[in-house]
Amino acid sequence: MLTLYATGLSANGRKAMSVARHLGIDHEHREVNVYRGEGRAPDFLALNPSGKIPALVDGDLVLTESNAIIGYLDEAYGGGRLGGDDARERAQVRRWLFWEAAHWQPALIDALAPAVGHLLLPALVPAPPVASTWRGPALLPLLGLLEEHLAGRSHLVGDRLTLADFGVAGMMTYAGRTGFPADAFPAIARWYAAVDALPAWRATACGPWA
Ligand SMILES: N[C@@H](CCC(=O)N[C@@H](CS)C(=O)NCC(=O)O)C(=O)O
Repeated sequence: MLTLYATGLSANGRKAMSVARHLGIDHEHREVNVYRGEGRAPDFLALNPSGKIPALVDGDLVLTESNAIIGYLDEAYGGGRLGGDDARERAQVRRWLFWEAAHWQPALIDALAPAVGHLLLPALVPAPPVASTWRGPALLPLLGLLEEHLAGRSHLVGDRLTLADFGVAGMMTYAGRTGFPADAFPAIARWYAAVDALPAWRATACGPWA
């Protein structure tokens, strides 16, 4: 039995949970609320010494890193149907997943962490003195690139749903509660509305993001 350690409170956890659900993969979900310190439990640290979710166990395979996990789920259990149809599409899917991990997610963490932290742990993390900004100098070029790419496209790769959409959508989990300027980025807003309407995406919304 496949076991996924995650929480939908986290963008990275939600990526893995939603892909598993979208592909209809039979698995056991173990909720690890890292925001309550559950990632520091000895049995979880034995699995993933970094204490981070998501983590996947499949027999003797222990896999961490959300984008690696969604790739494995799709290839091992989804017939590769979210991975792209040919070498070019698969390369583009990987391109967006690397972009997400290297650029998009770090910039959004910098911009949104105070607000997201407060929404997740209001008693511990004070409300930030200034509203989170989606218009900072590190984030704007990334939003511009994504907006330009999505203008006239329904999805990131091949005009149909792929792992790239799940991966890049992860951090958009926080958009609604942190003032994402949809008017300034209509193509991103339209694309994310389509992801947000997926039953598997909806089913994994929880806490402040529901
Ligand atoms: N690059 C990793 C990041 C994983 C990560 O940072 N997970 C966060 C939740 S979004 C976590 O578990 N944080 C708990 C901690 O750092 O102790 C991935 O994509 O899976």
